[in-house]
Amino acid sequence: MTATVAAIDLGATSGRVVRAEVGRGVLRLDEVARFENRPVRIGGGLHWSVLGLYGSAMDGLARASREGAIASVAVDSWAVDYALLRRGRMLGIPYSYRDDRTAHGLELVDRIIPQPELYARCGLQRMPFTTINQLAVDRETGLLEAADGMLMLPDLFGYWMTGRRVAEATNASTTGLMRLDGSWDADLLAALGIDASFMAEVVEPGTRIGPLSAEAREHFGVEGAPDVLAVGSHDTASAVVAVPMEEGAAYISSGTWSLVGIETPAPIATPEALAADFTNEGGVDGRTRFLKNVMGLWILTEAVRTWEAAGERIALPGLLAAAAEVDWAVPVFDPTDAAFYPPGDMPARIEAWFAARGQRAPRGRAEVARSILESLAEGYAVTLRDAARISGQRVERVHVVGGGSRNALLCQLTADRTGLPVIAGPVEATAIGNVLVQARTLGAAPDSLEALRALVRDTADLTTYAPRPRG
Ligand code: ADP
Ligand code: LRH
Repeated sequence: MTATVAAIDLGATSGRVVRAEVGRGVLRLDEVARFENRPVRIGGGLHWSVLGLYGSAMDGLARASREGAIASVAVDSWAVDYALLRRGRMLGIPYSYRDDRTAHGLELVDRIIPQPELYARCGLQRMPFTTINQLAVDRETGLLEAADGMLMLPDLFGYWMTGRRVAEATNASTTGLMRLDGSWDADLLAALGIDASFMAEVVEPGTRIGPLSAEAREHFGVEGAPDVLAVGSHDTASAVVAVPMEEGAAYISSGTWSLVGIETPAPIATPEALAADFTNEGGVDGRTRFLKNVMGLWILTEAVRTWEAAGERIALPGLLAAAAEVDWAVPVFDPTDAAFYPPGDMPARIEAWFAARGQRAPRGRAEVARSILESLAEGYAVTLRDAARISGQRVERVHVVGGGSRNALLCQLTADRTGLPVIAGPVEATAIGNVLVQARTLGAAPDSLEALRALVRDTADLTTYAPRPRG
């Protein structure tokens, strides 16, 4: 038996709708729609166009449904962002995690609970944009007072599609408000002045949220009557489902962000993990994603955007080819520095990073691009060594999935700096993880994550990069 399902996969730069056929030994994906996603600055805030995204996603779903009946659909997106609700209606426009109010949010939360104590409760890397920090700002501005509930963005879409409010577990684990045991942290919520009824019921990936509403079907012209399912609605959780890994492997989910780590059977919120600033995010089937956010290709994208603002079009393949030609040792910076979070002039920030340390900064586009990639690769290497040391797990191979798996230079530098073979692919891991969990729910794919990963291994296009000897 095979199942035909649709994935709505929302990335920070683009969203896509994928139609897939999944069964034992079968995994076929067809991208039926792709649409731009960019935050919009209004009134001093950086916001997501959630209505536009929802409309584009539903149009894509309608297109997918016209090619033949779809049994189910599920949504995943980037983590941490949310909508506030009042009596079931969206209140205000959701903020982007790149809005710079988050730095202040971090200070507000520090006043409520010291980081080591927060870490012991929720086990998350200290990052300005974590939901709890954003909610602390909403509280200060009075917005929270007007709200009686919130939903993470994939749950918001699920609610609009079905009328049912849920909090999918993997994404809820990125809020900083969920305990390591997977329940909402009532004490922390109370400390923020939030009533327990504010949060929706937590559901696991594989839960049926409900049938797609008649409103959605009629307004967007979706044919048939697909069920809306919960999957790993945090995109990274879905991506990790589709990493074709076996024991002894680590992964890098590489796109706008680089999420670098391993899968562990349980959270590791020890003082060593805190010191290395690792996150414990909830994975599918109760696994833990023990990883670190190492900033990602965002730095390169923003650098290109800055250069293009001067009027010249820069093609990524050409820039990467020039960066590969650089045959001297380039200076390396810490890509996880908070200076690189907000949108802006990355080449100037990189220069400032080196200037502040009295070091030579890279010069010219090729060297800057190479420095960004070397710095990311070095960040990955340090992170993977820390992951192995802290967890006691072996790390013998590294899988790279997502758009960054297409960056051959970065994959090679990662192999060189980790000293480990790098296996690149699949590019669309997130959408694959999304459809696999749906198909499993429908009884059309195997039960265990290991068997799902074997299916990816058997069907995906993978490229291996061997580490080069240091010369
Ligand atoms: P997200 O889902 O976070 O928006 P993706 O997984 O789609 O991100 O990855 C996007 C990134 O992948 C781009 O920023 C770019 O750096 C990289 N990428 C995509 N295609 C290529 C390519 N052909 N060559 C090199 N890099 C690529
Ligand atoms: C990747 C991602 C990542 C989070 C970030 C906010 O898209 O979900 O896992 O750290 O966005």
